[in-house]
Amino acid sequence: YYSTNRPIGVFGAPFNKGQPRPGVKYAPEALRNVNLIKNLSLMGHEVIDHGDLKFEAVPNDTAIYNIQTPRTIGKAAKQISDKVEEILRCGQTVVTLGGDHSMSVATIHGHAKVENDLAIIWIDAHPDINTPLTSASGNIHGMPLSFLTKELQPYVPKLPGFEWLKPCISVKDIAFIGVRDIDKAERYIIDKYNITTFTMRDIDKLGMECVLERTIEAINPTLNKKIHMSFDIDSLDPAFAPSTGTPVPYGLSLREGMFLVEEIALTNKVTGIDLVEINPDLGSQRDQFTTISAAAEVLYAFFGKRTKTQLPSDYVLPKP
Ligand code: 6HN
Ligand code: MN
Ligand code: MN
Ligand code: MN
Repeated sequence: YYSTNRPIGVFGAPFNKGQPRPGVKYAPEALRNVNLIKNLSLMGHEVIDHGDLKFEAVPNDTAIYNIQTPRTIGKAAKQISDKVEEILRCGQTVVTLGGDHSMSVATIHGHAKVENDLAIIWIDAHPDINTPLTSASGNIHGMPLSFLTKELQPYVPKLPGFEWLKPCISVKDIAFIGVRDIDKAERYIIDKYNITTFTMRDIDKLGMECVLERTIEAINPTLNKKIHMSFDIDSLDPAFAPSTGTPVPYGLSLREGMFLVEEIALTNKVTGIDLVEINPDLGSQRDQFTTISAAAEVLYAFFGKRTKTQLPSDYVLPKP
């Protein structure tokens, strides 16, 4: 489990303009309502709650390349990037509660400003590496990695609102885990740059432990880099996370997801975490509860809930 002595800095990024379903902005509130912050502290960590950011719409934000509100998204992303940078500079491990996955353009950007050599573990049904020119949906939550990777810049037009963004990672630093819905251009990009990818089939075949070993071998073999873990709740099977905007069948079981993050935590290299795409507006009340509980349990698993029992130093085993 996570056992560095870094405190955990949590903040909410109730951002929803990277895709068309507004309810994803209620996820930070929903996670707070199940006592996420308190439960993390109960696991023995120092947790600092930095609250939720507020975002504003930029007026006259005209569409470009089928992207509806580029300036509004770019401005929010700048706020998120600055917040991540600020929390990391306090020496805390940053946990960003999304929000849709477009926010990871910002969290990784802010993280990379502080840790200039960063490995990215992207746990998701989707690889989110479309460019504005290849995306069929125009939804930025399917594009963040194309904005961030240096190699793809010849193919990525600069969007209004994103002037501040500097590509800061390499395709060699990314590993996809759990993918099972890959668009044409994404397939091309993954093959062309040989991006480390473990599909559901690879997980079935190799087992999760081996998948993570190979992930580290590929993107961080000497563990000299810090790790950014971006967890899209749609990596989980819709049975465990039905309330999400783009569910894809045949995904990770909840226990597979928990085991995966438990193993990642053991590297002691993770300094940034995203938890995204939880949409408390979608599905039945039961679906919503299932999804929020699953999201919270994944985070608790990372921070040691099932592996670490809090024992007072003066504990005595009672005798009869
Ligand atoms: N996510 N590949 C599809 C698109 O619209 O580009 C789906 C993206 C899903 C994004 O789940 O974060
Ligand atoms: Mn995603
Ligand atoms: Mn996804
Ligand atoms: Mn399986």
